[in-house]
Amino acid sequence: MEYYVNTFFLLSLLTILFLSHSPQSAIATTEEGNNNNNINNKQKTGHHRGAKLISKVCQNVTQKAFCSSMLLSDPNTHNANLRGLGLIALKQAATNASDISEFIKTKLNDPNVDPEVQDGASDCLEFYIDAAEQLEDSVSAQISKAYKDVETWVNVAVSDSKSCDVALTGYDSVLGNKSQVFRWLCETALTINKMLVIMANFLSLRRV
Ligand SMILES: *[C@@H]1O[C@H](CO)[C@@H](O)[C@H](O)[C@H]1NC(C)=O
Ligand SMILES: *[C@@H]1O[C@H](CO)[C@@H](O)[C@H](O)[C@H]1NC(C)=O
Ligand SMILES: CC(=O)N[C@H]1CO[C@H](CO)[C@@H](O)[C@@H]1O
Repeated sequence: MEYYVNTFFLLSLLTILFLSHSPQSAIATTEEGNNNNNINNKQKTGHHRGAKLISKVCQNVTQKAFCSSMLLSDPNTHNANLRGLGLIALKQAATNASDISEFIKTKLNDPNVDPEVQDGASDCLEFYIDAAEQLEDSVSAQISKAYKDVETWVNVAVSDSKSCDVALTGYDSVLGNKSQVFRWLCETALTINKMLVIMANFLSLRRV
């Protein structure tokens, strides 16, 4: 069973590999007949490749629609390869951790917020500041292909976020769905990182 799952997964990755490395023109040719407007055609082609890669990636996360809409919201993903997509996912998670930190600061500065909530929120602030740092370090690690570090540090960011939830137990409305949504962003980044590891292993085997 395991064998079949892995074979299927590897085949998916080979498709991703092909999409990541195939020259733009190879895809453009297949669409040429449909569209005579050259500029329009180029944009469509870039979007085509990115969108295919994104749908492959998002097939493997729990929140598929959210994953796609977040990745597609950055125009740089439209022509990105898997590593580029991974960087964007990490940056989106890092940005969100900083945004959540800023949001928590507004609660800490609000005299109408209950002192008990303030205690939890001040723990949360530390957790999300750490999460943002872990994710920013992960961006550098991904650039130097230190995928193991990326995995470790993104998982620390996820734990930070869960610790914040615990610190605010009973006061769920303070952050609403922000923690959960943040962890979905991390899940996308982790999924792409996993695929990058498998791809790197595959490429190194082929070179032996
Ligand atoms: C990110 O963080 C902010 C926190 O203020 C939040 O409002 C926003 O909806 C979050 N989610 C995404 C996907 O950016
Ligand atoms: C999170 O909650 C906000 C409002 O509280 C809502 O607008 C947003 O769509 C929610 N995000 C997700 C991904 O469910
Ligand atoms: C959410 C999801 O579908 N995860 C799967 C991603 O791929 C790995 C490897 O095949 C599976 O083990 C996961 O269950």
